[in-house]
Amino acid sequence: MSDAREADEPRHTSDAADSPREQGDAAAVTERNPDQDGGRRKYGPLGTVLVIIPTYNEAENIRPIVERVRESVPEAHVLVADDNSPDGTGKVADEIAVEDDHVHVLHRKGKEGLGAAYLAGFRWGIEHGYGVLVEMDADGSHQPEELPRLLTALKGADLVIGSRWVPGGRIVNWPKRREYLSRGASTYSRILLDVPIRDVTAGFRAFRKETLEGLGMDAVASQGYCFQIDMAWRAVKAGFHVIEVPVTFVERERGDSKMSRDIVTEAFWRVATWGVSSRANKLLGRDPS
Ligand SMILES: Nc1nc2c(ncn2[C@@H]2O[C@H](COP(=O)(O)OP(=O)(O)OP(=O)(O)O)[C@@H](O)[C@H]2O)c(=O)[nH]1
Ligand SMILES: [Mg+2]
Repeated sequence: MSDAREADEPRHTSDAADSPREQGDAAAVTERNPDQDGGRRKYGPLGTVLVIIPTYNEAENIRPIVERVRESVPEAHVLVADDNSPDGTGKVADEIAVEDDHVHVLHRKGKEGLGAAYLAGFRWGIEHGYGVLVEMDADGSHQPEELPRLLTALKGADLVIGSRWVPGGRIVNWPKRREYLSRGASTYSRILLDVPIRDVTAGFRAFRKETLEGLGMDAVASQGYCFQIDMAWRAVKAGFHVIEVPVTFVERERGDSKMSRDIVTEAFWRVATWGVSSRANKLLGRDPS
C-alpha cells in the first residue's frame, strides 16, 4: 500500500452552484432537518475525496479506470479494494500505486463480496482522514467523467446517487433482462421499504464521511445489490438528505460480471424481511430503526 495522504493535500473544489437544485440536473429525494439555517440546511466543506474501487478479476479494467478517475478529478485519491483476485488485479494496482501517490491498494485475503470490500474501504478512508467516500465499479459502467457532477451535488447533500432511473439517466448496451431486473429490484425495494429513491441498487455513489458514520454501517451484513439497498435505506431512515443525479450507465466491455442468482435471491429475501419487520414495528408503535 502506498503511503497515506498528507493532511494538507488539496481538497475537491468546484465552481459550480452550491445547490444541485440550482443546476437543474438532480432530483432531491429526501430531506433532513436538524441543522437548518433559515429553512436551508448548512453543509460543511467536502474534504478530500477517496474513490473506492472494489475489484475481483478486473486486471484488464483497473488501469484504464484509475487513469480516467485521475484525469476527471485530479485532486481525488483512489483506493483499490482487491479480494486477492486470481488474475493478478492486485499486482497491477500495486504497480499503479508505485507510479502515482494518489493511488492506494487495500489487499484483502479472499473473495468476500462487494459489500465487505466497500465497508473495509470506507473504514480505511475514514481512518485516513478523507471527507468524501465514493463507490465506483472497475468495469467502466460508472463513468469517472460524471463524478464531478456527483461531487458538486454532494455540496448540498449527505449522499448522492448516480441514477439510471431519474429523468436524464441512461443505460448503454444493457440487455433488456438486466434492465428489467434492475428496475424491478428498485421498485420492489421502494414499495416494501418506503424508500423514495428511483435507483436504489445503484453502485455509483458519493457519501460524506459523516453520513457513513451516522448510518450504522457496522451493522451492515448484506452484499451485492442488497448492500446498496441496505445503505440507501439506512441513510433515509437516519434522515439524511439523499439526491439522485442522472448518469449514463455503460455495460462492461471486458471481464466477467460477478452478478449471480445468489445475489438476487439475497436481496429478495432480505428486503422482504426488512419490509415486513419495519411495517410490524410501525403498527406496534416501536422505534422503526
Ligand atoms: N473486492 C471485491 N470486489 C468485487 C466482488 N464482487 C464484485 N466486485 C467488484 O464490484 C464491482 C461490480 O461488480 P460487477 O461484476 O460489475 O457487478 P455488477 O456491476 O453488479 O454486474 P454487471 O452489471 O453484470 O457488471 C466490480 O468492480 C467488481 O470487480 C468481491 O467479492 N470482492
Ligand atoms: Mg458491473
